[in-house]
Amino acid sequence: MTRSRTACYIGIGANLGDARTQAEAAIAALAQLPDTTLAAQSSLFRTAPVDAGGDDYINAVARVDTLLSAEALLAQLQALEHAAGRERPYRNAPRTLDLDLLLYGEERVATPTLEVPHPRMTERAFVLIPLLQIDPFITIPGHGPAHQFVAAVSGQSIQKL
Ligand code: A4P
Ligand code: MG
Repeated sequence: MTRSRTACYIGIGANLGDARTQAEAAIAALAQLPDTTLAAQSSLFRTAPVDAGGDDYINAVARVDTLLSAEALLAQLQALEHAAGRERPYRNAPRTLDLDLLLYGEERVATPTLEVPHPRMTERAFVLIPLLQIDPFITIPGHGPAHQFVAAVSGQSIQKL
């Protein structure tokens, strides 16, 4: 039996070290994941930290089409974070690379290690703006069309590079 691929959206963030290079390298690495193709990538955006300190972030969103399960994809993302030297000294600490699984097809997942859709994605311009650049009509399971959340985050600073 042939399994069909699932369209997934990955949030990419970095604000420690050469953030721009790390974000670009992360997108290239997503294209190399097993049983996965890179289907789309947003522009890079410079964003002010939200609920966090440190330098401005570089953020982007990529779409991958994958045969991997959500859990297997998360494990691959964490391996890429680790390879980029990610450390976790405290909550929302500056990071060399953060890869969040925003959406896994239409699925909703709630386990101790994985929550999809990403629980804070509707509150964040650094997720919504790049996501809508890739797919202006994207719907967030359980929430509805993503574009309806943009007005509420208009105070968050985000600049396309
Ligand atoms: N986890 C659960 N669900 C998911 C998911 N959908 N994707 C678990 C990825 N991980 C998920 O993540 C902690 C645990 O969440 C993981 O072990 C995984 O099992 P983490 O990457 O260690 O920590 P984190 O990135 O600090 O957590 P999280 O929840 O991604 O943080 P937030 O809330 O996304 O905030 N401001 C700007 N401008 N740009 C940013 O990118 N990022 C944050 C991080 C804060 N402010 C920011 C940015
Ligand atoms: Mg994360």
